[in-house]
Amino acid sequence: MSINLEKIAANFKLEGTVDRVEPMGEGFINDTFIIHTIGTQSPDYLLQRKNKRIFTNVPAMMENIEKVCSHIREKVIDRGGDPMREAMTVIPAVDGKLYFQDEESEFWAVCVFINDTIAYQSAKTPELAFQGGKGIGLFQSMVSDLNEPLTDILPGFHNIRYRFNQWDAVLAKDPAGRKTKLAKEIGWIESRRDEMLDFWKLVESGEIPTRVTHNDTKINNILFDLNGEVLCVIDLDTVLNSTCLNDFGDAMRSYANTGAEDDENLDAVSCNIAIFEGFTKGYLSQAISFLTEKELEYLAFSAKYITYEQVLRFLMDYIDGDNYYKIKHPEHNYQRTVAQYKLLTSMEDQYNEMCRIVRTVADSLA
Ligand code: GN1
Ligand code: MG
Repeated sequence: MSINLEKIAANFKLEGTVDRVEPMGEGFINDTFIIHTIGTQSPDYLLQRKNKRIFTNVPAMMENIEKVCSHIREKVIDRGGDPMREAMTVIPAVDGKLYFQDEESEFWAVCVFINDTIAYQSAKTPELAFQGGKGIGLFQSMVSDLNEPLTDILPGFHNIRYRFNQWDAVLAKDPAGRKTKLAKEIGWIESRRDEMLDFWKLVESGEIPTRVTHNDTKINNILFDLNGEVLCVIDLDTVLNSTCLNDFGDAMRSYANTGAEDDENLDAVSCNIAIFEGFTKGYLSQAISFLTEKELEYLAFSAKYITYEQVLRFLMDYIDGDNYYKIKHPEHNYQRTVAQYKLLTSMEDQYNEMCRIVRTVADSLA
C-alpha cells in the first residue's frame, strides 16, 4: 500500500508522538492498522480505513458508534469499572469530525487500542464461552436504555427477506457464470427458504422485538483480559436496531464451531454442544432479565438462522464473482460456504438438544 499511514494518523487528535503504524488483523471488510505511540504515557490506537462500498454512509455509522460508546462508557463508570478498558473510545479528527476523509475520498476512523488483551478465534472451553456469552448479554443490557436513535446504515443486514431479494437478483444475473455447477449448493439454500422466512416474519410483525444490537458478534470481536474475563465488545460498525437473537446466533456460529469458518477439512467442523451450553449460560445470566418468552423460544433457532444466512451470503458472493468479502484465493468463498453448511447441518442434527439446553438454563435462572 502506497498510502502514507503516518500522515493519515496525523489528522486525528492523538496523545503522544506516533512511532510507527502497522497493519493488523484479518477483517473481511475494513483495513485495520495499529498506531504505536512512543512510551507508555500515551495509548496506542487502532486506525481503520472503512470499506465505503459496503458502508455507504460512514459519517452516520460513526455517529452510531459514538452514541453507543459514550452510553457504554457512562455505564462502566457508574459501576466503578475502567472506561478506557471496558468501553471503546472513538478519537475524533482534528477538525472534530468522527472520521477523516483523505484525497481519495477514503474514510478513516480511530479508536483507542486496548492493550494486554486477548482476542480468540474459537472457544476451546465452556468457561471461555460462558465469559463470551456474558459479554454479549452485558453489552445488550447496557445499550437497552439507549434513547438516541441509530441510523439504519445497513438496511436489511440480518433480514433474510432482503437477502433473498439480493440472492434472487444475483442468481438471475449469474455474473461469474458459476451457477450451473452449483445446483446442489443452491438447493441447500432453497430447501430452507420457507423455514427461515417464517422466523423473520415474527420480527417483521413485532412478535420478536427489535432492540439495539451488535450484529457481528464473532468471537474475535470480543476482547478478553489476560485472566480470561470479558473486557469489552469491539467492532461496532454494525450496531443497529434489530433482534438481539442475531447476536446470540452469530456468536454461536463462531464459538461453537469446532473448526474454522473456512475449514478445508469438513470433518473438523461441527457444533460443539458443550460450548453452546457454556455460551447460553453466560448470555442468559445477563439477558434473562429482558428477554421475552418468544425470544427465548427462538434462541436456539437463531444459531441456525445466522449460520444459514452466512452460507447464503458466502455462496451469493461466490456466484456474484467475489465482490463483497476479501478472499485469499479464487475458491475461498466456496470453501467458506461448504464449511458453514457443514456447521449448519451439525446444528440441525443437535437442534432438539440445543432447545433443551436453552430451556433448562432459562428455568434454572427463573
Ligand atoms: C464480516 O468485518 P468482519 O470480518 O467482522 C461481515 C459479517 C460476517 C463476517 C463473516 C459488515 O465481518 O457480517 O458475518 O464477515 N461484516 C459485514 O465472518 O458484512
Ligand atoms: Mg466487522
